[in-house]
Amino acid sequence: MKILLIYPPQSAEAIAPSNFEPLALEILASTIPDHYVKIFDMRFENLSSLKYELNFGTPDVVGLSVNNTIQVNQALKLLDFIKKQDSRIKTIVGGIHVTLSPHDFFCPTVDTIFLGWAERSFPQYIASPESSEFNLIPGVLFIKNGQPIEHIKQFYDLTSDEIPIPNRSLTKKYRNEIGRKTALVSTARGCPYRCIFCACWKAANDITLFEKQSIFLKNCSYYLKIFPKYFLQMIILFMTLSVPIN
Ligand code: B12
Ligand code: SF4
Repeated sequence: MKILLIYPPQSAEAIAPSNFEPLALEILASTIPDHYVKIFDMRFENLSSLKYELNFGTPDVVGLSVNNTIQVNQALKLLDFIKKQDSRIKTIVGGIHVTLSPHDFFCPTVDTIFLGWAERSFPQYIASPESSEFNLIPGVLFIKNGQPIEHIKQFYDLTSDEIPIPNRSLTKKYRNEIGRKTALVSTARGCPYRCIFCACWKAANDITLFEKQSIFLKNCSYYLKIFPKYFLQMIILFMTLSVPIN
């Protein structure tokens, strides 16, 4: 199956520079190694290149990552654009905003919504997008004519073993654009604190999950392989940071 994973364009309202790698999409791509996956970063692409990709790449499924509330309007416009190009494409959305406010995506241009972490639900869905609607998957919400149909909203207790190394080869073409030649390294999911203004612990369903030290080290060794001249900075980082991993 061909899957196109899209990171939405830069939002005008953002105060933080957003040119960091789309980590969630790289991780999700690694959960389906037997499928053809392409990551399309709309911060560095435009609508005509997307149109070309949809018409000639002929994806079966197109997924959008919507973590931030300020990305919602852009994402909805993109979903509209995608369905207008080819209404047979299955459109899916996931991310923190989607998890906390799925109703923003109850619209005819969305086929499926992913709630919470998707390392388990995404490959289950991709194994058979049509039939997965009938074999309900926890955390996956199917939409028909803009309305949700039966679903299992339940979050699952993801384990650190299920989190793969991100597939960074899929964002190689954007590496020169990705800010300050950085790689994002995730060491934990959720948060043990409960600040009332923050979305992190709510989106993680009150769970705090520490990632494996081996994954952290593999991420670092990847980074050093592509940017060997930053070896010194990496050593300094090791010496100065106490990383919350088990
Ligand atoms: C790294 C990060 C950034 C990076 C962005 C890196 C990038 N390219 O994605 C930077 C520093 C640039 C950034 C900027 C901003 N950020 Co920020 N960021 C984060 C942070 C710390 C981690 C996100 C992450 O990569 N997690 C790791 C991945 C693996 O997890 P994940 O993204 O949740 O993905 C999982 C699921 O959500 C799901 N999923 C995600 N996408 C998809 C897509 C599909 C198709 C499917 C099926 C599933 C799925 O599956 C994934 C695997 O389980 C979160 C806080 C947090 N701890 O989560 C805040 C967070 C997302 N940021 C937030 C905000 C507000 C912003 C800004 C708007 C700040 C500002 N005012 O400018 C800007 C927006 C920039 C923009 N895009 O326009 C808020 C969002 C809250 C909200 N409702 O809007 C958060 C939650 C922080 C908080 N404390 O509230 N951010
Ligand atoms: S702001 Fe959010 S991520 Fe930071 S300590 Fe508070 S709950 Fe945790």
